[in-house]
Amino acid sequence: MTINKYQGKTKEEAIEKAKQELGPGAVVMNVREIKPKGMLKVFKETVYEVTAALEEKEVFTNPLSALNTAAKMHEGINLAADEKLQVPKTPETQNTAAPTASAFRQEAEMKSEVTHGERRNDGLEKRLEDLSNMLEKQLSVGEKRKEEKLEMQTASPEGLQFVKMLYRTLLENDVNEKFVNQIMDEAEKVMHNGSSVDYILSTVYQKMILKLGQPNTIDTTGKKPKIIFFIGPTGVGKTTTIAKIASKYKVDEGMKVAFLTADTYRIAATEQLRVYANILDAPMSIIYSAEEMNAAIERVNDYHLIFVDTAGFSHKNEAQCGDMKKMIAGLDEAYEKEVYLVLSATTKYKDLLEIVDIYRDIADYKIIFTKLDETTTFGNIFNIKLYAGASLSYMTNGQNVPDDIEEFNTQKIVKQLLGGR
Ligand SMILES: Nc1nc2c(ncn2[C@@H]2O[C@H](COP(=O)(O)OP(=O)(O)O)[C@@H](O)[C@H]2O)c(=O)[nH]1
Ligand SMILES: [Mg+2]
Repeated sequence: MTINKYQGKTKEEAIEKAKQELGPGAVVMNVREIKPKGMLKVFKETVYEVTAALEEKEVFTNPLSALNTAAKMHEGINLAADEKLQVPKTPETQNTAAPTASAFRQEAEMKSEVTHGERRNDGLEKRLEDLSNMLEKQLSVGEKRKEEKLEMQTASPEGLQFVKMLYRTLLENDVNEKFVNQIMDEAEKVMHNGSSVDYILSTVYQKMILKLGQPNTIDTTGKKPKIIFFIGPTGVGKTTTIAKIASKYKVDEGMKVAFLTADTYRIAATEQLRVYANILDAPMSIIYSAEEMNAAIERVNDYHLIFVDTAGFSHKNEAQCGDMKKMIAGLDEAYEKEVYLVLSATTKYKDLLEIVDIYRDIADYKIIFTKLDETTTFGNIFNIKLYAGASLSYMTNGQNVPDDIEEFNTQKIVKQLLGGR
């Protein structure tokens, strides 16, 4: 893995620099705002520092040592055992000398414990808040680590204890066991004898961020108009999300937006979109076929963004599924399109798997997760991203239009999955 820091006047500028150097596969690990300090601070500007990484294929120069990792740390974890797990002390108060096992236990006892029904853990939260410092440390020792990486051994007792705790936290947050094992397998390859708790945490954090990948939102740099389809089951928040996104582009960026709706199954559905169209003073058309869609687009072809709302349907309804596929495939080739699959974070894992499969047949999509405010466990977001292999784009966390939406915040979600707030 290559990891580096990039600065810019804005977050976007710093990310752009990272992409230029590392390529389009670069993933943002952390964003830090550096406020100017000192007497001359009024003359200086705030800069943004982005830590970005690129995952390379892991190359083992010594195949034998790679084989030795078969002695996996997490294989010894018995989750049936009702054992209490504790987090080691936070970095500020930790002794610089390596703590002995008993000193470690004493310290740990002072910290809160992860017991059933009580997921919050101050030690872990503090550590997660300090992740940027941790990443920094890792950057400075990066070269040394590269050599050590090849000697893959099991971790120290406190490391093992900590890995167990992370393992359990991820499961409690509904990350699928298969993926938890995958993360731990990968993390183990770079852990070594005596890996510090910080090192383990930041390694697991980085692995997870890389798996979620860099979010991918609407690309407004192409030619206009850009046609943006929103598909997904009923009631997940397609229409509301369209209103939020359209409003941002219209109000914040001054773009011209228009609406089409193919959700003609319910009168109330077209009325709902019409209300938002009126507020934004944007044209709206109701369409029943691909021909009508192309004709309606033609009428607003000097607009930047055209949002197409669609009807949700049961993923078992093949006729409706076919209609939707025809509609999207029938878009005039002259137009550029993006398709977003809208999913609710509250939907059951099994149903999400089916939905993702059915809609994959309709078009290539990016994923929007809604209703993050209605659940406390975000594991499904992680599971579905890995299962679908599609990019994440936006996340929404409430009914307020236009405020309750943001670009998918990978760092925030991973921190929460690891037990942070
Ligand atoms: N709590 C919460 N409710 C949401 C969110 N997004 C949409 N909703 C609500 O979910 C319901 C269905 O939304 P709607 O946009 O009509 O869904 P659609 O059928 O997919 O178009 C409405 O009551 C919305 O206000 C969200 O992020 N959080
Ligand atoms: Mg709708």
